[in-house]
Amino acid sequence: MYLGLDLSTQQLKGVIIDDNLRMHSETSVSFDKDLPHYKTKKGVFVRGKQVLSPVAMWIEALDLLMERMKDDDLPLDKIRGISGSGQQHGSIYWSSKADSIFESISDSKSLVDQFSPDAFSYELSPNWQDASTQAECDEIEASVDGPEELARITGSKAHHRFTGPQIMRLRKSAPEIYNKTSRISLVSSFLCSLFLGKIAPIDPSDICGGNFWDIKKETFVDKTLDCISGGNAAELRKKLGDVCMDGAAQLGSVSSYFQTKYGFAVDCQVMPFTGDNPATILALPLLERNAMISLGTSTTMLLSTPHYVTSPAYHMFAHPTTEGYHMAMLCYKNGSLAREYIRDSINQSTQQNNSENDDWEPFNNLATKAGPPSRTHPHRKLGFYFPLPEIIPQTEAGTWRFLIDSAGSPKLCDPEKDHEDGKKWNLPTDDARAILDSQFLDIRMRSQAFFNPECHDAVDISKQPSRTYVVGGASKNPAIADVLSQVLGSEEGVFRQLTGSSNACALGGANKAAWAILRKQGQTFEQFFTERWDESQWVEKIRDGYEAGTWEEYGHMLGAVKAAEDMIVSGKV
Ligand code: ADP
Ligand code: XUL
Repeated sequence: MYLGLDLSTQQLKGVIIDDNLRMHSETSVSFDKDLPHYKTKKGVFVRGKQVLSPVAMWIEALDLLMERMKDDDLPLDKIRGISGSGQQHGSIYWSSKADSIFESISDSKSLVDQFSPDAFSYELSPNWQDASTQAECDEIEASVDGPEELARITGSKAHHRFTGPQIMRLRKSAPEIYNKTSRISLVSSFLCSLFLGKIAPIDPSDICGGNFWDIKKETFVDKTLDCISGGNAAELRKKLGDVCMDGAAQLGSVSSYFQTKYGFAVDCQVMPFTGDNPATILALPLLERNAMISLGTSTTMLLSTPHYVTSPAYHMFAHPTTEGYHMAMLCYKNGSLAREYIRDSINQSTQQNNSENDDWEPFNNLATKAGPPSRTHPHRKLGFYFPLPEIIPQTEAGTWRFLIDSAGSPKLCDPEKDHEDGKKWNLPTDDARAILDSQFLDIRMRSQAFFNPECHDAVDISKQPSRTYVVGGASKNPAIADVLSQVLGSEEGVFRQLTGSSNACALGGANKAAWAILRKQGQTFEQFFTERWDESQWVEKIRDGYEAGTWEEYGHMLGAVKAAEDMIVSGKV
């Protein structure tokens, strides 16, 4: 058996799988519900533009998760390997007392009582939803000649949530905390540390979420470290510790605390933990030109590619398991939440249906009835709904609706008012199709380079995924799956994961642990997984993918998406 964990924004999840990578059990702890005394909302505290989580809550959640697994008689004694994931970019600040606390850990007390507060110099961890570090991002980009160059070296331009800008903000705003910090972990390496019984190294993929790692050279970037640390790159490098470049490295046995308290075997090995997105691509054998779209709280698109093609428009990370490969990623903050707002306003406006507020039926009917856009159709529409400041395009919160004219140009539209040529936006009904079209068109626009790096024609049909896998809460919605399939195409179709779809990151961690222990000499993760893969058991085909004509019509909208986003970002709306 193999254990995979995921420390996400709202929950800590644990899955156990067997030698054939079949799901044995899924267990979770919800922070708001199960640990209400921390008073988080959706797992975080929001303080203006800052978003933070209490580290003690995560530690307490780990004992609670383990107790639940033990109470359910799960075979913890049969677990041979543990790996997992954490929300990306979050940082944990250890004090100089951390090492001795690890050494003296006792199973007669809880983890939280032993670690908190003394093991930390800061009791909070900045969360990926944080938007407070624009000044730091500007400085970091300037330190290497701008966003393109930073993306070329580190895989990403500077982002508010990235660990480098977050460390820099903390150093500037609370130097006493930064100075008292002896080590900095990412959420992934922090959770790994608790199992390992000492501070664990960061893995080759999650290290790429900080704006301080040179992906090609596999070293820290001195210029950005210098900028982040205020001139003491060597000291910050020490705080971050070594990076373990082997995703399958056996870091050591699970700590005696877990052996004695929960019955883990003495030789159960702990492997490096990675970010939740890199772990998600390990939930399936994701091959080149396959796309994975996660429709959870946020939306992400993930790809595995040998091409290192960088741009400030998206992210590249080193692959968590497979040398020579990279994980390309698009990450949107406003995924489900924005769709929920529209669903709610539709339900409120159609109370005669007696729709429950969380009923998706009216939203789905409207989205389906509107149908895909066409150049001969007078009402091509785009709508950008960002209840939270958005990552891509990087902008403040807001809502923008556009009507597209026959030449393909977007015109900002004031809803319910007649537009100059008689076109109209009906509120809230037109929002249903508009949000889905616009969300998926943005994914298509930004991901084109990966499917056919040589070709620049937006409507070349070779420029689509070979297949698309959808996971996450909204992937079970048929109307959403329809629009996704129509916009993005996919030669072989759109597939939904059958088991573990809402625990894809934890499952990916468990798969990584199994690969690390069971692989044959030189066997890649993909080879190992494909050997055990029985498609009909793992995924179901939910849509055919490429629809001739429709896909091309969506292609003719891409120019309008780019133009509309440029207007939003530049404020010229
Ligand atoms: P997380 O990213 O927090 O792990 P999940 O993958 O569980 O979240 O997805 C949760 C989201 O899925 C919710 O915000 C909800 O809006 C969305 N969701 C759940 N069921 C549906 C549905 N039938 N249609 C559309 N969205 C749904
Ligand atoms: C990725 C990102 C989010 C978090 C969610 O860059 O910020 O997807 O990893 O947990």
